[in-house]
Amino acid sequence: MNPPLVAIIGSPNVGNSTLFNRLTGSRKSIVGDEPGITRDRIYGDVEWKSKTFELVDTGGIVPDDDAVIPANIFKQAGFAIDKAQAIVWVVDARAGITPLDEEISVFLRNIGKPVFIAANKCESRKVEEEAAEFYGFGFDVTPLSAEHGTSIGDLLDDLFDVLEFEDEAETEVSDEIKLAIIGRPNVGKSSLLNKILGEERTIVSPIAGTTRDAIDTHFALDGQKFLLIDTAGIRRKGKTTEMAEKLSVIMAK
Ligand SMILES: Nc1nc2c(ncn2[C@@H]2O[C@H](COP(=O)(O)OP(=O)(O)OP(=O)(O)O)[C@@H](O)[C@H]2O)c(=O)[nH]1
Ligand SMILES: [Mg+2]
Repeated sequence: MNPPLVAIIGSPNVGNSTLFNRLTGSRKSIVGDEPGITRDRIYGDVEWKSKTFELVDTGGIVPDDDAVIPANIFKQAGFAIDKAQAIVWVVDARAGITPLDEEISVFLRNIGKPVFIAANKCESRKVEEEAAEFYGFGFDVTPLSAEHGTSIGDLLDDLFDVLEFEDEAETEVSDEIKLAIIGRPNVGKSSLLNKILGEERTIVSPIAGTTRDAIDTHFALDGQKFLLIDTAGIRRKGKTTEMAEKLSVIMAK
């Protein structure tokens, strides 16, 4: 039936999306060298040891930031955590423990779900050894490199110890109708998606270019399955300046 869900949570720019792409073997989630790239929830499947679980990437969280976009990112991460069986908390091992990590640790300790720390950017023995400090938070720690793909299997093995799989007797039949919502920036594509689904699936704000990734949602209506895809607003060529937006324009095609 439904595969278990695992949520990726972390501070901005620590490599949440790089790890998501590595685990799902995709390039679904946009990666960039600046904080605040991911905003909405990005879903993908992970296959490991002949079993499948669902993974959700979330935007880097800053719990006490009440500016409109960060506050909404935090809310979206909360939706992912609510539905997840287990959490992968990504930290930047090169940076070491930050005040934001302390804050996130308190938040994650209170949710009562298994949390696994992925100590990312461990590409030297020195950083790997220093990553041991994250054990102080009381969760399991796997030093790894999402970019280089090292020790990813160790993290997956740890997750498999806690995930509960239902019988995967039914295989998905692909009678799904795929619908993409496209249009210029700020015309109301995400509002339309949220209205159809009856939930706050994507962040809506008056700021043009709020949606960056392509947002997939599976749903059923009167027995018919749909895959609804909200896309980043497509601008005229040459007018888009932000790197992140450029990337999402490409992915929206
Ligand atoms: N050295 C190194 N760099 C990494 C690794 N993983 C990610 N990065 C880099 O870190 C930066 C941020 O990566 P993202 O995956 O976009 O980070 P994120 O946590 O999703 O960031 P936001 O969505 O903006 O919150 C990019 O420049 C990546 O190339 C890693 O394992 N090693
Ligand atoms: Mg990201």
